[in-house]
Amino acid sequence: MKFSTKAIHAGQGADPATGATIVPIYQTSTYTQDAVGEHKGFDYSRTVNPTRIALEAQLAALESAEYGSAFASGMAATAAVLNILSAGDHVVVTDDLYGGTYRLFSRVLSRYGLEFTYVDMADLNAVRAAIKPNTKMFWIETPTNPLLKLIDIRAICALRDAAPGSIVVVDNTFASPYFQQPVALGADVVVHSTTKYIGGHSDVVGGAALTSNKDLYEIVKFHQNAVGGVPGPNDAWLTMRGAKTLALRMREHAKNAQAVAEFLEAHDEVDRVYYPGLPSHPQHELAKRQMSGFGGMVSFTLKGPEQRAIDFANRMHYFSLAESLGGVESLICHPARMTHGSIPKEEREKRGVTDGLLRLSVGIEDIDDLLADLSQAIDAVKARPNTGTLETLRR
Ligand code: P1T
Repeated sequence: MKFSTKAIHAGQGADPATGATIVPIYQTSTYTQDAVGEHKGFDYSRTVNPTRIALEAQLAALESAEYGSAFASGMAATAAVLNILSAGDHVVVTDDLYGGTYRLFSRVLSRYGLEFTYVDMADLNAVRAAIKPNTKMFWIETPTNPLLKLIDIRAICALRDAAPGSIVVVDNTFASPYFQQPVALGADVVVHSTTKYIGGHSDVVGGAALTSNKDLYEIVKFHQNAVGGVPGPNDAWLTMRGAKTLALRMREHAKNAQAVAEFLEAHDEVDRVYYPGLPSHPQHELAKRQMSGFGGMVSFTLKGPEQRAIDFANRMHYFSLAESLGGVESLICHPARMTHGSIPKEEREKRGVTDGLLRLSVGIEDIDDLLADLSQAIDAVKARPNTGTLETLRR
């Protein structure tokens, strides 16, 4: 089955109870049993729910993985995957990553005896140097959030030999399974915030963990039930419906993002553009090798003082000032103040997430309207420089 067919058919056969063509929303917390110890395979909805099972099969198929587990959020999926580890284990983590993941690792899981080292994983020597005798996991985001750095998944997988018993986990949220297939590249587990491209319409929060390793699946599944961060059937259904059009949407996101990145790069007022589809991106060749498209996220800095970024963000019309990404509508975000605010300023700036950085989630509106919006905001900032402050950033 090819990608678009899987999106529409995997896990989504006619309902065995009624023949309903579309998977029903099984809005039930429990199931009546035929007799003590006799039931139809369903006993309690935290443990198992037919709507969630359908979503799990659909997402596993999209990632070319054998097994899927769905969660109430991307963070719940991330936490469940970290449950694979035990106190005393060490994780090598990309130093540019979603602020909430950093917060979970540094402020929650480190209190439970897990150890994290953040390195620029684009630098394989730095990754090699970070490996310790207790290294049990490599945590990759690629492209990274928000600087859109690329990490070579195959090359990191090759480093598992230097850390016996370790696994490679890829947060594939930014690329989506349409543009990047980490399991095929050797990764052990793929994590998603399905809130983003998979759901695709900014109307549902969710997460998923996908793997072809049965042992890892069983550990994650055990924790899904034991810890309980499951999505309800309504959210599972909305996510599944969104994912049916993933291929169509991703093609449009990437086309628009390429045009936005090229427009910004050519503009006199723009200092730097971060987009893997630009030949000027330092890892453009790796992006071409590892991804089948460059995605819909573009970050950039303007020339001049950093507060111009705030001014710019406040002046957009079609790009809503909002956290999150991956919906059909365009969004603009000021990472330092919003998505990455939980990373201490010093740490953030060391990694390049300055107060001048802006991040766009380029939607699938008409590209002419998006470029006109960017253009008017640049003109406005140019005409009235330095009026923005962090305090004037609307939230
Ligand atoms: O928000 P949630 O569904 O819990 O997913 C967390 C998450 C995990 N991984 C990546 C790469 C993410 O970008 C996110 C969430 N990110 C945002 C809300 C954001 O605006 O960047």
